[in-house]
Amino acid sequence: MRPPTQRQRKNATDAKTQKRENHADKTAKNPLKKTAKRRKKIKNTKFQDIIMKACFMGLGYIGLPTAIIAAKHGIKITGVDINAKVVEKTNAGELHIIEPGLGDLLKEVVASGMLHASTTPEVSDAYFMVVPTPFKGNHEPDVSYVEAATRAVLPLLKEGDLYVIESTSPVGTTEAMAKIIFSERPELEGKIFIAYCPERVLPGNVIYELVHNDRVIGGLTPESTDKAIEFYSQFVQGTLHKTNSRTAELCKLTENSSRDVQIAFANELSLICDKAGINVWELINLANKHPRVNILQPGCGVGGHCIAVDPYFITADFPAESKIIADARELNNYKSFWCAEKVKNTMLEFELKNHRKPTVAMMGLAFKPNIDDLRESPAKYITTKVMQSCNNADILVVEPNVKEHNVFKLTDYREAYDKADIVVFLTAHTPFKELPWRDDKVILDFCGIFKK
Ligand code: SAJ
Repeated sequence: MRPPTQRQRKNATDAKTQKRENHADKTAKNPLKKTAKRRKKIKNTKFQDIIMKACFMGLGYIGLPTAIIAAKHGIKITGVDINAKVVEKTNAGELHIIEPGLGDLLKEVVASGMLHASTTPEVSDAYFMVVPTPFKGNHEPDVSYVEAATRAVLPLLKEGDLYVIESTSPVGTTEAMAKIIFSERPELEGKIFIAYCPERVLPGNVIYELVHNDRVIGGLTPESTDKAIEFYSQFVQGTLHKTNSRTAELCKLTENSSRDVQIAFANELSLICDKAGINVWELINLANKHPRVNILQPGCGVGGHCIAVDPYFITADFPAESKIIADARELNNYKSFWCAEKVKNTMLEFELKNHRKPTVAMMGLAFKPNIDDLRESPAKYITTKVMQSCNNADILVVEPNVKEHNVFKLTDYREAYDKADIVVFLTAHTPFKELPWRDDKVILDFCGIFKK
């Protein structure tokens, strides 16, 4: 992922994120300095046994950065991943994910011996489950990776240890994992600390947010909450809010569902405006002049593996109660389908009018601006749909943040813009905003590049 530039920050739609990112800029020079001080304070005063050895199960987009930051703060880390290549790369000090600034930190903590990776867990004082929780068919949450990671650390657990789930999980997962632990190791009941602590970081700004964001920590008991707080205090400067595990689990799902619902509102407005012949960008801009209105931006759908997934963890368990959450999810999915249909219809109209097939530029494949992450990307879905339905048309696929793709042949964005009869803006990458408006082209601007 690319670091957000000043200009992207200016264009950010979420005022809260904007504020944080600006603050990040100011403190970017040394975001870890304050925590070092704080940790020293903790060591000297409040806590008796600071956790010195921790095992992170999962070295993905969250597990790896958290493990690196913890290692940087003096906690000896074993990073565990089932993927041997990830382990090998990590031990070589090479980052297997894209995150600004993290590569240097990884090199540092590997060189100092504070972090090493392995395919199996090692005896530690604390264990963190940071593995994926996808959904199965029919949008049922799949916690099998959390369970597998839990079973892997089970034999290593000893009295006084801390076990934490960070993976986004349905309500009751922490209790369910505790049940598994105590059914296998009944002698540990009441002797280990179990908590849930969801991550909240935004890709591209992870180092800053891992340290500065507030966190919600829910233990199975108040003692477990305190023990988890003791761990996170070692590197988190944000406030650590105490609660129970079920509230913490639902809190994570609520945060992402809230964003999904708000984006759905913007997407619904875009459908209404399309029919009414009103510019949705102007409309939202004007409505947001009201002091208590803050509408997000419409797009070609909601992507990524968080916002487009987590709401299902609520709707699967509470179908009768989660009407708005379910409708929002459906609407955001529908918006991608609607965009694909709009492109296809525009191509047909062009062909009828000009008696030839159009050249079409599909601008952007990533799931959001200025990143190279194509997972669960609505832009990729739309591009695929359009390509499948228009065999002979010349479709130019553009993604400036990716060098090569194994399915799509990528074209330079300027060349594609120049050649195309129909230009479809799918992802609001910053370089696209430098392109001049062209009256000689049909432009479908789904993500507000020109806001026309
Ligand atoms: N989007 C819009 N309109 C907007 C804002 C976003 O259509 O106004 C779209 C994006 O284009 C993208 C999708 O929503 O397709 C999700 O992007 P995002 O920036 O809203 O969120 P993520 O998935 O990158 O990260 C979210 C964050 N959660 C919240 O903002 C509540 C992050 O803090 C979480 O840590 C992350 O999910 C996660 O891991 O759960």
